[in-house]
Amino acid sequence: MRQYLRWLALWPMTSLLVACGGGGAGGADNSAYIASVSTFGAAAVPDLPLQLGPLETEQSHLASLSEGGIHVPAYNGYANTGAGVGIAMLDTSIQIGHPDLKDRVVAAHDFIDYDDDPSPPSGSSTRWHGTATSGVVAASANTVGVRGVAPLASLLAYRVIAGEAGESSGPLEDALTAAALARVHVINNSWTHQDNAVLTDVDTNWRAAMNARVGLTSGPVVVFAAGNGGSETLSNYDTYTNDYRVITVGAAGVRGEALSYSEPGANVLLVAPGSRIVTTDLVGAAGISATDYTAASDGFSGTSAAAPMVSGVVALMLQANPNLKPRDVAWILAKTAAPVDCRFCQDWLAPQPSAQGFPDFSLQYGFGRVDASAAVDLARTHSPVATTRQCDSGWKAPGSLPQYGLNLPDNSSTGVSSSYTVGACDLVIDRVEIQLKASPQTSNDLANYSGDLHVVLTSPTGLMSELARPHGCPADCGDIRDGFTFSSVRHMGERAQGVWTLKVSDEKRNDLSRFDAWRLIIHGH
Ligand SMILES: [Ca+2]
Ligand SMILES: [Ca+2]
Ligand SMILES: [Ca+2]
Repeated sequence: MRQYLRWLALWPMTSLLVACGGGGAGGADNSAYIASVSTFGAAAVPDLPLQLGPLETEQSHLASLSEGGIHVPAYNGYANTGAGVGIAMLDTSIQIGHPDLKDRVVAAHDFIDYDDDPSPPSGSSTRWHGTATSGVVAASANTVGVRGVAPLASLLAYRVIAGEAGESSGPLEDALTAAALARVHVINNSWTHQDNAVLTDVDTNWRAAMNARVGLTSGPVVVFAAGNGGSETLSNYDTYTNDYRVITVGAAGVRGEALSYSEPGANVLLVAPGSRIVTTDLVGAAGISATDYTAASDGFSGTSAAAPMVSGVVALMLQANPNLKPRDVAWILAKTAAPVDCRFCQDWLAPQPSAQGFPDFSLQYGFGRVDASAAVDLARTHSPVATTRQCDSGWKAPGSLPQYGLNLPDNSSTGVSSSYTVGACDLVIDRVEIQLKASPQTSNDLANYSGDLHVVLTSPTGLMSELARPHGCPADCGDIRDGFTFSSVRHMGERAQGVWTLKVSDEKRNDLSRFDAWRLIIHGH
């Protein structure tokens, strides 16, 4: 399936050019490549001690929390380097010959042009995104340039995202499948579909590949950028970041403050620095900078920069404790996250208390800012969480039978609430999926009714997940008569037992809406 996907850097979006993708010389599709994939071979490690590059002192994101960084642990021999860990970068073009990436890349494929070279064409000025994200994860511990968070990790460089406006992305399910067959430990995704706040499931092929290849107890840890659309386009409107297996990462500023462009959402697990990150750039004049690296003055910004920082931290955690499963990783990242300065956040984004043992949660930054040293320390001593289980409410109607849905008062916060009691199926919550079906009251108005809805889930102990807010869309906010699936990490650590309530209200005039049904699926242990 060809579709338009968006990489998530903030600059230089004004200089995008239109180009055509697809139809390369390597073949007619990716099937031959996928058939050839076997377990990745880890990159060779250099002799100790590891070398320092001259620009590492300018990589403030590696510094302590008080300096606005993620507190990467010091090398300890080969420890805290990501050695042996494989990370697939599903991204735009990646310059695999870059002096700070060439020793890290152990496999490469171009899923758009069907060949094995994901590099940008020489002289390209704009196709720098995948080179920047790759350096954040794993730029080499050598004598040149910068270092990554996990500088001895192995990279699989997969070009699958359009690098230019108007260019078609490749089949994501192919790249996801290849990464899983290569048995990588982490898949980094610094992209989304258009940040347009439309409630629609955009990619059933991707979901099918996730279902086939990625689980909570096996398979790679899948990390996604939250998106750069700000509070008008919550990450809870996005198919990918709503997947219950995904770790969604927002961006924080250079002083650890919340950033307004970073999309809030109940599915945001945590944030990482996303402002002016010093990383690898296209060699020479091409790219963001005139040199081979971005500088603090012209650095790499966006949730695109934040996500690979967390992917690098996950690599360090998995090196420290190879027995961690995706759920353990999410649990540790949440528990060890550090507070974010939310003084300038809007009121509805203020931090709120969480379940016992977890930091306060804000839709703006999740459980907080990633703390690499604390996450690695806890990873070493963490006992795997118990076998995953689910509580599933099945579809519930807000009205009593035979009435199915209930009309919502228009332009009112009164709304309609529906409750479900979790009884015997008790567990400790990892995360929650909420499916919602809502309709327009009149059949001739399918365009914007879903943008009128305010949707809030309240747990038995009173913790709230705000899942959708009244918002506008360029054309169509999405038809959710057949359902839309939100997810929330906000209830992590709570017990499932008790009364859950979903309140839906229509808080904009004109379009008239109806709350038809909902379903609660609690993942826990
Ligand atoms: Ca280096
Ligand atoms: Ca450059
Ligand atoms: Ca309305």
